[in-house]
Amino acid sequence: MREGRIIKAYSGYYYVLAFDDEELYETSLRGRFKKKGIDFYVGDIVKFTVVNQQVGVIEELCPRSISLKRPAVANVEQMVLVFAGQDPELNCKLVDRFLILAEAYDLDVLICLNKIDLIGLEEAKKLMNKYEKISYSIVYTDIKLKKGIKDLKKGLANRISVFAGPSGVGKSSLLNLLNPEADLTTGEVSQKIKRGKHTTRHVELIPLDNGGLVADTPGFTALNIDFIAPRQLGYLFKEMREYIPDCKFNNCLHLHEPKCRVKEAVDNENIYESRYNNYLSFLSEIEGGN
Ligand SMILES: Nc1nc2c(ncn2[C@@H]2O[C@H](COP(=O)(O)OP(=O)(O)O)[C@@H](O)[C@H]2O)c(=O)[nH]1
Ligand SMILES: [Mg+2]
Ligand SMILES: [Zn+2]
Repeated sequence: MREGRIIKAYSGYYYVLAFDDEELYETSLRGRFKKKGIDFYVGDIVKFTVVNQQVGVIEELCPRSISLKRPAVANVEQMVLVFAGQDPELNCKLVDRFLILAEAYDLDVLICLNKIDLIGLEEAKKLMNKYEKISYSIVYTDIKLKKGIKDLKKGLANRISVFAGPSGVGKSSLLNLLNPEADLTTGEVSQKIKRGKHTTRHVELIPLDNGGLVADTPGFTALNIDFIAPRQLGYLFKEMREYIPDCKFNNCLHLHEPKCRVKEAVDNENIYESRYNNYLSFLSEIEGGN
């Protein structure tokens, strides 16, 4: 049997990109899948047989890692976190919220700071300095002069990525640049029109020529973090992780407990105070349910 990945689903057909010849096959499901109520998502790896030429039948669903709900994509490996250097202004608390979501889902993270034409590369690097220091991968882009697009594309190679970030930062513009055929509407006005017209449109994975697959619509619109356990939260802050095992109390929440190594690291400036303050704020959000 052949193996491949569903990159598009439409009217009961699943379009499978075969791993061996990298061709696209239009496949349908064996009836037993429908009887059992098994859902197939874009991103799923399947085994299929070819009926003739580019037409096939899906015989088997391979185990998936995670699957996102909105957009419905299985086996996502990376969150591309897009923010703007300006317009809208960078909101680090929102960056940290997305980062802990990515860590909670165990996704790789690529931070993309867009609109650097508005602030310049030097200023952009200053803004992201702390994220660079805690060793997140960062690319700096600008769709006006098309700067950094190669770096972005390189960061998308050989895995499935979903873009995320606040509205107005340039996600659709970047996705359009990566795939000119996608022709996603950008900007405020067109967003409204789009919402009315294409509400039932399905997500697709855009195949790049470097083996990368990118969801054509941004995801992670639900930013609630209340599914995270209070004691798990610290581990989702990458730079806190190494200190936590040495806290005196193994149920330490890094608040006022004695001999808390996290607090010490904040005092010694080994952990950014701004990140720690966001930790405290998220902790009270999780605990207080507000
Ligand atoms: N100056 C500048 N404007 C940009 C850049 N990228 C996107 N924009 C503009 O920002 C607005 C929002 O872009 P859009 O792609 O719709 O953002 P989205 O809401 O994140 O999908 C549009 O008017 C874009 O033309 C950029 O790199 N530089
Ligand atoms: Mg958009
Ligand atoms: Zn502690």
